[in-house]
Amino acid sequence: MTKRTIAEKTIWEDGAQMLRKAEKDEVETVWDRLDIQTPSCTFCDLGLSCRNCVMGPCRISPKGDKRSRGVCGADGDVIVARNFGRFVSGGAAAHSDHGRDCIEALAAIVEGKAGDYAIRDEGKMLRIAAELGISGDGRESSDVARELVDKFFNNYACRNEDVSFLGRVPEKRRRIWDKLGITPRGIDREIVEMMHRTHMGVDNDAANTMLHAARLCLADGWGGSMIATEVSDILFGTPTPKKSRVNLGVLKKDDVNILVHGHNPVVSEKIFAAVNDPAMLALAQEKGAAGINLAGLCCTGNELLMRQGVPMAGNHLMSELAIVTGAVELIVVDYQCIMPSLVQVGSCYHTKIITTADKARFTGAEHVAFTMENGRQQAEKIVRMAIEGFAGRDMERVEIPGEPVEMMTGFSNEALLSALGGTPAPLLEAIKAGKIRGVAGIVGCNNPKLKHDHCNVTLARELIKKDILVLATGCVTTALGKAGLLQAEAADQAGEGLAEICRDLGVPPVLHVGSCVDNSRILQLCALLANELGVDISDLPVVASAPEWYSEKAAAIGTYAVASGIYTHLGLPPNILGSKTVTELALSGLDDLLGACFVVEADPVKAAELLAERISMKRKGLGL
Ligand code: XCC
Ligand code: SF4
Repeated sequence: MTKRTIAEKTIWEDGAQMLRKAEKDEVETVWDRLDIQTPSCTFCDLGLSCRNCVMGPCRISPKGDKRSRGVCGADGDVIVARNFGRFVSGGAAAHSDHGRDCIEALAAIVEGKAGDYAIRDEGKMLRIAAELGISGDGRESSDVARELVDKFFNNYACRNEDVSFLGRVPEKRRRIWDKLGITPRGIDREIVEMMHRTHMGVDNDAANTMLHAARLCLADGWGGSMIATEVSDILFGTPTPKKSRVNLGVLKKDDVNILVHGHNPVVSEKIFAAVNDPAMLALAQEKGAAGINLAGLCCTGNELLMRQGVPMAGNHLMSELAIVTGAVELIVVDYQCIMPSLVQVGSCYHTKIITTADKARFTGAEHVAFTMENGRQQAEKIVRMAIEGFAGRDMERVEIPGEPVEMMTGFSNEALLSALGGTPAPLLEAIKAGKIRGVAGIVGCNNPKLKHDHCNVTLARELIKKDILVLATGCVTTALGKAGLLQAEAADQAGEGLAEICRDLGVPPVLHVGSCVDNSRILQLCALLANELGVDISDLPVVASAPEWYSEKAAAIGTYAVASGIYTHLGLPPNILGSKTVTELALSGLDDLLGACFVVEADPVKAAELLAERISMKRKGLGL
């Protein structure tokens, strides 16, 4: 067991203050459990353990001694590739099932079974329908929406029908995928096929399995995730630039504090509506609170931040610490990245954890099942529970750290293009002129193995210094927001060229483009720029990074980024190092096949140099 000090755990003052309080209050956190779990199993770390059948479990010795094959005869390469394949399947499934839930929400609206949910951006619905070949001429918009719903559902099916948004992919990229046989077919089909391939005795060629991993991740990026993004915009509005605030200081001492956590805006948007109901406010005041304060965690927080400007309390590693403030009445969750420990941490205070999705229940939490029909009522019920909970708060145990930091958000591609005057041309001009040397998407999570947000923030600072525009999503957003990088004033920290552009447009050098499924916005933007220039995405001076990633979903995102032609940095490796074949493929072989590969670098300053080098190389290739 290794024990980390608070200074080793986080760069943040709000985090450190709550870690001290957690110690005092004897609350166990994710870092304590990591200490207990350390060191982890070397075989699992290297990807060399297999539990795919009960002839095993098997472990392959990394030392190359006689334990070189599992009972069935699978070698280390096959086992590592199979494990990676199943790992990213989990991630792609999560994003894509979330996407499907969004389609079901749209379907319920079309069928008149959706309570007070409505299509909030009809213009976008009609635009997307037209893009996918659905005519709107002389038709009721509900008819068009119905056909769009069918089209989206078919994206998941098993017929050899293309994933709809592949129409956005540059020709050259499509040819590469076709040649390698990795053009994704139905979303579910690719995920199921990976489960099939990785059963004992099916796909026993590591490279072949890895190529299918690329294919199923493409089905996530250009399929499930992109559908989740576009349908969420249709349902709840396409984000536009707005201001908000971030860090634990957004909690209010005198208010009922409610946090939303998870990913799908279908629940959190209704909580937002209920919180803003005057009747709820009156009730809260009756119970002695000054008001009701709603704030976000993780990606459902990002969704509300982008569309409604709801402030962000914290990212992944702040979710337990938010409860430690003693000021949170209730956390309402949907699914993904919600640490099961929230129930235990909540029980140390008065904080209720409310689950809403039947597929995501937590023992010890209270379940308020959300459907499209009862969304509004359930949201009101939950807000009432929070208000009732206010009386149970022990004011002596309340400690809300610091002052919130201002930030800008809401940069959907639509908003970005409209800020540029309707076309990507000014962005391309700035890139050609070298004022913006390139673009980097910094995405993903926190991981307690790494000092909280250190790599996320340092990498962003280093990149903007080098005139590289940063696009942020997911839990990175909160990190960069807390660091002040999502403010227009942060232009002062950027290189001269980028600073000039930011000042002209009044935007920060780091643009918040959304949640994790919204990485699809970055894909779409890349495709747009590549198509405008008549090149492939891999020709663009564009890179990506997930400095502190932890999840299966993040691995799927990294994989579809690479398969889409985007050179991608990871701050720590996936569990593949036990196979030389798979590791070499990921770190270089894919570059020959796909025009992009992974790079693993723990030091964010060095990582920034590597990413900048790649951008310089791509600029040269374009004759810039
Ligand atoms: Fe989860 Fe999306 Fe990672 Fe954050 S960034 S820890 S995946 S909430 Ni997606
Ligand atoms: Fe062992 Fe092969 Fe079974 Fe995996 S599939 S547990 S390597 S026998």
